[in-house]
Amino acid sequence: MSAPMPDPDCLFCKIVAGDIPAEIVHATEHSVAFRDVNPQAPTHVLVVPRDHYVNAAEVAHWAPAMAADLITTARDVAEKEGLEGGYRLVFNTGADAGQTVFHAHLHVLGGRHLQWPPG
Ligand code: D5M
Repeated sequence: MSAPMPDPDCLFCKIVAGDIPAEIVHATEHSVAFRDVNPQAPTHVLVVPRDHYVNAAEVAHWAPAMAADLITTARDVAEKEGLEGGYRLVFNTGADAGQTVFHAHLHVLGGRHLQWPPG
């Protein structure tokens, strides 16, 4: 596992830096939460670390406190969005899982009944 390297071309780094617009719903010292541009549920928010890591496993390996921050931030987003009935947290990891943006991000999905298993 290689050490994290900043990526000047990374879309989510640009959103974190404010260079690309996004609808930010929550932020902490370590993470930023913004609405997914292609929502799959009434609430679909992405929680991303401010620092560049390619996936969740790299976050957990290099910055375990950051991994915890992503999950507690997701909980705070769910509370703000009124998802009392439940919500789903997803880290797509790798192309076979559907990961398309290689800056770690935690999907927060809710606001409707979610099917299981996912497709
Ligand atoms: O999820 C990547 C997610 O990122 C996907 O659901 C679309 C979303 N996305 C892509 N570009 C943007 C911008 N500019 N703003 C907000 N959301 C965006 P993955 O798990 O990698 O498939």
